[in-house]
Amino acid sequence: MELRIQLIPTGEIILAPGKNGENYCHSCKVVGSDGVRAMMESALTARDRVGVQDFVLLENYTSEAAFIENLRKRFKENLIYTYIGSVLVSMNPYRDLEIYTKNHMERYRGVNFYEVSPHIYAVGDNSYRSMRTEGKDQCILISGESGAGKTEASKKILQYYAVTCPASDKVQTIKDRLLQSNPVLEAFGNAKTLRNDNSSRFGKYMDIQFDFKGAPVGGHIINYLLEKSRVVHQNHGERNFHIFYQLIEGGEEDLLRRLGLERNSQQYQFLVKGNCPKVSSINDRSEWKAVKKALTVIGFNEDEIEELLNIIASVLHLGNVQYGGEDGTACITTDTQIKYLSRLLGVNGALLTEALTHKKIIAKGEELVSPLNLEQASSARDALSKAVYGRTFTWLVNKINASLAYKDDSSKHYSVIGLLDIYGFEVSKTTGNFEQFCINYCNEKLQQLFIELTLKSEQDEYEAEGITWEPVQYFNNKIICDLVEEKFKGIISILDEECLRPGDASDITFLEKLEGTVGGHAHFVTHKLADGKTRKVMGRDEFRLLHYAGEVNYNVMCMSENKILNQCFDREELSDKKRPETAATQFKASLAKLMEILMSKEPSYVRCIKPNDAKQAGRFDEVLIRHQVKYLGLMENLRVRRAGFSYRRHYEVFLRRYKSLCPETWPNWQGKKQDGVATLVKHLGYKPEEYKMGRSKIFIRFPKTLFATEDALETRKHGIATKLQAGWRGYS
Ligand code: AOV
Ligand code: MG
Repeated sequence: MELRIQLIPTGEIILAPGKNGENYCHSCKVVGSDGVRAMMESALTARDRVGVQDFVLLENYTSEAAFIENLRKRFKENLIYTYIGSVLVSMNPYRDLEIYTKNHMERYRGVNFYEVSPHIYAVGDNSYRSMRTEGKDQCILISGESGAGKTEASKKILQYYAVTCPASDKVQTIKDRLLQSNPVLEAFGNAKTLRNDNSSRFGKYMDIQFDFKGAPVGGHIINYLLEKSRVVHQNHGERNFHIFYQLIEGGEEDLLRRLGLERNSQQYQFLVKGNCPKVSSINDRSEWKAVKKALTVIGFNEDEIEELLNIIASVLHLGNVQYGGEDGTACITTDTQIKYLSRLLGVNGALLTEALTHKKIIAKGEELVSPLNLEQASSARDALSKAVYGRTFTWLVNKINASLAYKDDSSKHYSVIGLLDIYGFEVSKTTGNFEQFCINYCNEKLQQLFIELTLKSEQDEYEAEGITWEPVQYFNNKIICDLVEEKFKGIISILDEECLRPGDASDITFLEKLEGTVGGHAHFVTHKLADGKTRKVMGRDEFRLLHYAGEVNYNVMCMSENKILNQCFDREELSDKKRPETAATQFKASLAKLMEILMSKEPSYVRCIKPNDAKQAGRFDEVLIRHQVKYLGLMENLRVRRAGFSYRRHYEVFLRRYKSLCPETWPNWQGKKQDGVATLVKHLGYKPEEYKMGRSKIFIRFPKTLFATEDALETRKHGIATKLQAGWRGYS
């Protein structure tokens, strides 16, 4: 008789009779009674070698060392995915693995989470099936620090839907556009940084819309604060946005001639700051071809592509505008640039020159024009370049959205799976600017959501249901979110006040105000020590935030400079506000809105881990990994999961579904629903450790218990005798 082995989530190994009448070990190919032993041995050896595929199977589940060891074993075997219950932990392999083929996709299609090895496709499939069967909108939240693999994960999910979901000609067009939106947005919104050769410099939330047949019929993208400062400045070893290099390396000769560009990126001031023209992992020339094709698939016509490239070239020409001048007033010394700019942008050269060298103030109804000095003129040039690029990016997203819009007017009903791929947390040795502050604040918010929805709400529910429970302690980063965003008292409020206050507001008054308001906060540090002395390692124009994922210093100058940086999202959304909004407040509002969107959906989580800082395959940097395991709250996640219950159902729903399995509850149970469920599970042979009865719900500890009950229902429905296999699912 064939025996099957099952490693259920508690770590037990169970042998169950199979259907073919003889013992047979699939992995060892041994028949007969020896097969049983061989199979057990091979399963145990395999487990020893590759670790467990769900951390809840770890015997010593409270040990961080055991957790890390399991990650290490699996990483060594290129098993980059491991579950904590339904949360997927993903390690960046930094090498192409043969696990994303069409065959792999088929393997995960419509199959239960626990029946196949962990994979990003399983998360995609699970969300898809929940959306289809329960009719609830889903979202997949991908988090982890810069370079951990978030963007790759989100692309894999999109590819999975593109291949496995039903299609027609119309649907195929949308699928193609959804897929092709990635190379376009990455070309304009991603860049090589020290942490990641393809780092997302904007946050992205993408809704994929499905019709009643489960086919993707539309999409919508919301983008968050593009890091525009990169247009004019890059740190050493970093690059500007990919598109500039793609155009210069890949652009056809006559195109470059029309744009007045040379095939040498180092001719352009905006591309030389990082001293990093080429990246070994990036082929700008072939990317250029891919981007052009993608733009066409999305629906850009020749003219629109040309216009877009005119603007990109203009930014490079703007960067090369040089100033000279005597007596402190700036004048432009590079006429060629102005010539190109006026042609490419279709603006009058004299007006452009004036705009780049003078400022206009309207005072008491009168227009006053005054000349700028050299420094002011350079700032004006940079601000214009950033604004032009930023608006072009927004225009691009709008164009993509128009092309993805669900066009079937006859049925506006669709279900949604949202994919969130933001810029990862950035700990930097150098001082962070305003944009890094926003990036890290965004990551704090996402961590907060994870805590709220997995650690906190889970425990709150047990409490509300009266389930006996050993509370799990965890660090709640709400305290840091509050420090940043609290009304009147938070950093953003104080920044607003200083930015919008007329008169003597300066960087230093901003820092002083911060010290006065949040100086005593446990997560806020400046150069001032409590005893009045100064902390030597910190500048007088910086403050440090102790983020959940690490400490970062921010420069106050870069923060308050953002009086002029705005427009990162729709102003109309905030029209009820009376005074103008700073970029920080706009960002805060857009994040609050994002949290609302995410909270209205059923979430799944992918927690990405970066194995080393060298972007190298096979290198397991334990210190770095342990740090991420800690701040991502994975140990706490595991503890809650391990002690918790994987399924819960309202008594009424449970009884309605399964009452036919017990003569006493079938066809109708007359008493209290809770008593009916108690009778039912007793009849089904549930063991006391497998479930608990709450105030309004039954809590079931292991998925296999519910699977067995589901199988029994299936068997009954089909009127077949109980199958020997019922309830036994491979979990290896
Ligand atoms: P991120 O999105 O998390 O960083 P990416 O998804 O861009 O990180 O991954 C960084 C790089 O790691 C990719 O360009 C790939 O080279 C490699 N990589 C990631 N995941 C995989 C995978 N599953 N298989 C093979 N290689 C992978 V950032 O956007 O910087 O926060 O802001
Ligand atoms: Mg990314």
